[in-house]
Amino acid sequence: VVPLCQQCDGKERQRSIVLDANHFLDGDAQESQPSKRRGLAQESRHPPPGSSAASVPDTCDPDLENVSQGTSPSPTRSCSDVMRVEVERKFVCNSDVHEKLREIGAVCVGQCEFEDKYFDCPEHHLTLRDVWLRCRQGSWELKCPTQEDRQERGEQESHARSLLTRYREITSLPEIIAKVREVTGEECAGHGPSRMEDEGMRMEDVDECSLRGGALSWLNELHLVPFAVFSTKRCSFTLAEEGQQHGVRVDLDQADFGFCVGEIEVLLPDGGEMQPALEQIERTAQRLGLSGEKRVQGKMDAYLQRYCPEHYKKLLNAKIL
Ligand code: V4E
Repeated sequence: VVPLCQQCDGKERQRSIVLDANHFLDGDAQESQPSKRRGLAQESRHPPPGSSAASVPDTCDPDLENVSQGTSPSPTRSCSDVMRVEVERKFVCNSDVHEKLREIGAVCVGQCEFEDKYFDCPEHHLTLRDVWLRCRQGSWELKCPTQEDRQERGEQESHARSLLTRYREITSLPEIIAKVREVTGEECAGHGPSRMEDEGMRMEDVDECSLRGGALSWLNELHLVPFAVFSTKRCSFTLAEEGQQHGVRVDLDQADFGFCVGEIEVLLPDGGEMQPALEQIERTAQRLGLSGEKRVQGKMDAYLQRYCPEHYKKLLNAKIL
């Protein structure tokens, strides 16, 4: 076993999250809870054992403890908390990644663990429009395509096939609800009893996260039900660059269903200049020795492929994934 963050080795060994070394070898680790996990909306609406409450996060640096315990496990995020654009490139975590990060001067800024619960209506109207609604540690977040992406779609190679992704992130609940209504229009709401009522869904299935957003009002009205739940252990690094105001962030994620992925990301205020961010990510990828033009699966792709094959197939056909 090795600590998730090797920069903590020695210093913080007692408090590090200790993981199986194989988890970072090829991005597709052993299934840790094999039989229980399912597409929640279809088969079991209960989160799998072990994915319920996230544990208190460990950090590399005791001074960072408070940031890691917040609703966002993103210690260095500095853009407006309400609307921002996340530009990101995913990569396969191999066994060299920690060494590489050290060599290029990346600094570990914290480790944390969080649970994500994703929602959609049973017909998948949100995700089929590439809109992702989730509750992370009690906070609602919506990711949706940027204006540029909408324009470029159809003109170029599918956005989903590209290495770099950019999504607008909305974290204000009223704006999230408004956006979900706008996206789903009449499709999700107002067609008889909600799925929750229809299927005798119990309050425990929705949990306190949803209740904070008024589960029986907007979730119920819009027929939104959880379709995926998993937790992630994340180790975050920042990499400063000369002449750049903001560093790049690199996250190494290990999901509890046995899947690992790395992400290089830059956050921009909505409407911020995209090109410098794309170049910064590209330079970081080169410094990390990442090669290949192949798109790398994220946690959600992997989850849906394993546990919600019908939903996954629909998203592949729609070129969302
Ligand atoms: C599946 C998906 C989205 C939901 C998950 O977003 P992601 O950034 O992968 O999750 P995570 O946990 O790293 O969130 P963070 O902490 O960075 O906010 S949002 C967009 N998609 C679709 C998608 C796609 N088409 N292609 C790739 C490479 N990734 C995601």
